[in-house]
Amino acid sequence: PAITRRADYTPPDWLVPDLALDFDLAPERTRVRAALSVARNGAHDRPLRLDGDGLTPLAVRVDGAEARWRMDGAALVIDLPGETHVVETEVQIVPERNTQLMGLYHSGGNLCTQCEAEGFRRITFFPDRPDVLTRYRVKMTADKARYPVLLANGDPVASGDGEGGRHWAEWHDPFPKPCYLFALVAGDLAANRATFTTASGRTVQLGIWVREKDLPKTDHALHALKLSMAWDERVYGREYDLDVFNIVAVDDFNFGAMENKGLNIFNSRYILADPDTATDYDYDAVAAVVAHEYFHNWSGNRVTCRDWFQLSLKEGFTVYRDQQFSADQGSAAVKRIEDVRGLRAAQFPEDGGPLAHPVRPDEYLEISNFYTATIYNKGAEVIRMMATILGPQKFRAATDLYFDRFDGTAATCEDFVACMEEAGGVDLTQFRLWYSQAGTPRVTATLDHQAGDGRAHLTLRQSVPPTPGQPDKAPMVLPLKLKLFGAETDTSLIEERLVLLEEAETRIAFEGVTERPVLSINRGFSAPVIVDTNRSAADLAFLSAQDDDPFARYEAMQQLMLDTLVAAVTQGRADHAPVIEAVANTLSDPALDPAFVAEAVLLPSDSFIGDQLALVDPETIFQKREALRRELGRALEDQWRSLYESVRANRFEYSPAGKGARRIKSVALGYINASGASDGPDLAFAQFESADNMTDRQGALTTLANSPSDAANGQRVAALDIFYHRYSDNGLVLDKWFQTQALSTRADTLDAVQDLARHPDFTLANPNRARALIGAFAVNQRAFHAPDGRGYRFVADQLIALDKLNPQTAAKLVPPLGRWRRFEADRAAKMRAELERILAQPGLSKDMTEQVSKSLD
Ligand code: BAL
Ligand code: ZN
Repeated sequence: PAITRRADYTPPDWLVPDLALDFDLAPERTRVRAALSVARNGAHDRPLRLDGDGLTPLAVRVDGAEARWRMDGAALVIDLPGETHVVETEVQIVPERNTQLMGLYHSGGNLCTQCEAEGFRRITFFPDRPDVLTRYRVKMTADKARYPVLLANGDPVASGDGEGGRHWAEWHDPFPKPCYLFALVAGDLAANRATFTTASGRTVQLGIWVREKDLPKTDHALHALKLSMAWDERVYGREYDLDVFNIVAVDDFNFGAMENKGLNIFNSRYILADPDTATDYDYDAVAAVVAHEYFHNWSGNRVTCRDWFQLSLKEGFTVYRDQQFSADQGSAAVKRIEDVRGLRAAQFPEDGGPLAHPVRPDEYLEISNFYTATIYNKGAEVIRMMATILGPQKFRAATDLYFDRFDGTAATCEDFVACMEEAGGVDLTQFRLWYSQAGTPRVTATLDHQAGDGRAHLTLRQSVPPTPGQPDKAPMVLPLKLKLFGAETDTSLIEERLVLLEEAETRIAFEGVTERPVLSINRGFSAPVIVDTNRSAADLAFLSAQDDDPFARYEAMQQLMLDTLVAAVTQGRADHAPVIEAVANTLSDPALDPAFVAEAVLLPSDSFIGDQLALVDPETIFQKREALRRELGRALEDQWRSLYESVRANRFEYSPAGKGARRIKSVALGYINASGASDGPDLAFAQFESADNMTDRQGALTTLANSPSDAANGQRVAALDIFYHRYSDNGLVLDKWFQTQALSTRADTLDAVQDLARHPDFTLANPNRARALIGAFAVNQRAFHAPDGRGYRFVADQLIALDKLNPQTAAKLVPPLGRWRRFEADRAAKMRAELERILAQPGLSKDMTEQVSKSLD
């Protein structure tokens, strides 16, 4: 298969200013007629080339007459004599057989579309590239009883009844858009409606469309949408531009959601929420994804991408915007901690593994494989660093300039950075390396203090590790916020400053350092880097209690825990006392937000501990981490119990305070159980049964599902059974049931998961379900890496089966197997053998071929 390279970009030969689409819709046979007004772009004599995927032309006309055409592979090629023509095509597709969920497909009785990145070519012949911007007019005809609601992009312009129980609707989108933003929905849906009045006084009709029975679960999403619209006006000066904004929720969806112009289509897990079925995490995710897709209306739709190498232009920026939005809704500190934890869990391993790629990649085989944590989350960090360097006013001036200059066009990452430079008055030449160099930079910070003369010196060294295709790296621009505290007086010695580390090595002198300084560095996680320091356990404990930057405070605790656990794993033993004392101090600090406390006292994950080690030994990591958890549970049992009691009887309220209380409740319950206290399982089961919300119920279920003790077997089995029967008609909650068991730290998890793969409710056809069981199991470090290799074989078998249905979703689950270099020889060989077995499958998709072969290199 052909590799697409960024360096090969050329502008489109033909533009398509207008497109009329006419759909005769039915799941077993949909006819698509397209009329493209095409215009030659520049002086050339090349033919019109229309992308297709699995399409056969039934008719091709040019300016009303039958035309000569040819196929070149899957593409339709037509020689055109003039400068402008109208090209009509007709094809037939079968939505109900579309298991890839790309193009037009059937989900839960409804018809819907997903076109990003290259799904439109599965619907009709078209130049399927983001720099061809087109005004769409869409007519849909369908059975009225089965599909009473017909939606498309833009505004509705006409509708009526047809023959044989069919009806039709026509929609018009006045904003030229790339075809990846096309959408239609035909379904039996009901709407939760509201209006939003924009800053300039226009009224927008909002609708969230779901199955009638799900309507009560849409208020949170609708509220989040209104908050997002107001927030984007206030913070970025961006107003909505159509008269309607619709969101449709569907159960079968590859992405979380999709930002189609005026008609967002969502995975139902990011729309539906009520206290009985959604956790606080789900509520937050719903609001964040609603905001993300809404914000794309400007960062993605009004200004789109020139080519798919620029994907982070819209995704990195939009993730940054949704992170800011979420931070503004509750605790900004906790939000930052969550985002950094997510980055470390998903992006750092990607950057350090065989699939590492720059934020702006240079080439791809299958673009679907590049919807990655690097493009999204590291991309957001890159935007955040520019915002830090510019400061809020200049950053806003720069985004205004960007939106004004590129409105209605397809832009590049370079265009964005140039606006930052122009409005910010800064030179970002070297900073641009963040777009081209892959790999997580590593900073070593060494602080020396000469007590006699009141001087301290901080030596900062940076290096960027080699990544595939990039053996040598140049020093990058790292914005590091830092501060010095006095260890004796608990005061700040040197106020926070922003250091731009641009050299491989730099030395910073501080004057007036009259007592031993303690370094607080990368405050707020100002740069997405790994920092190694020479700070002692005592210094980290000090910062975990005293630092006035909440992120740095959390980070100091994490580092203290990590140092302790790494010592336990590599040296066989470690002193737990500093961690226990630091956690005790955090628990007893009345000034701290409970949500922050809950984050701060959680031990780093097995995977993150593994990431610190040259070779990962999953079982030892698990045992050492459990030992520290048990000791924390025992040593601080009174504190956990009194914390637990203080929030035990709270009634559900979705508020920052309510969420914080529930978070601390589940964390305390976990530690009480980790201590081995004999009443632990009963406490968990009581919480499970009496919960008035899913956060508490799932928190208790997780504690029981992880419990290794035979004494807890009764409660564990009963809770799983009750949970299943209570929610057996709710797919999203059943996903939690599968996922909780797949993530269990119990020794018998692999057997349980193999049984679950044969459960009547398990299916690979639904991406959420596949991810809940297979995806979750593959990141369960202990169970997946069982020494006999059965975990690897199981996942490989599932991926081979999933690839036949849905290659895009299958390929996203390859990375855990691709981490073989990080494990000892026997495991590594078994992981490689499974990758080789996958690669040898006849008919393996392009998606899987790319991920698996890169993983073997
Ligand atoms: N554009 C794909 C889904 C999202 O990032 O919003
Ligand atoms: Zn996005």
